[in-house]
Amino acid sequence: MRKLFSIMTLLLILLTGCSSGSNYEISIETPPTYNGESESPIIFKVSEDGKPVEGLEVVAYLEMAKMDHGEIHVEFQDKGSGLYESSVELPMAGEWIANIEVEKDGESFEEAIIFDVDEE
Ligand SMILES: [Cu+2]
Repeated sequence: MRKLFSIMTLLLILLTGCSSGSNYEISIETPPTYNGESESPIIFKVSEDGKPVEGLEVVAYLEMAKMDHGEIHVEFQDKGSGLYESSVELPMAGEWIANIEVEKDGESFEEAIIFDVDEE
């Protein structure tokens, strides 16, 4: 049991160690809405130490928090000032999770964000 615990601790250190290369903070600037027929904008903001980060490759996989609608792959465009925009047509309003992958100079960083989608 003690051996298992130390292996788990080691794994945890290794896992957290991997993402220490950058400390991007990602937040949702504009969550998409649901209207049942067309795409709506989705915008994320990326910053590092409080300053906006430009020039990143940003993709996200969207999935519903409590239901299986599969994953929706979204690629974002760099709009400057740390803003990354795309548009998406979601199948439902409610609680969604964005698994975001950010890449710069071959280094990648992942973060999951939960956000609410309102019906228009
Ligand atoms: Cu659903």
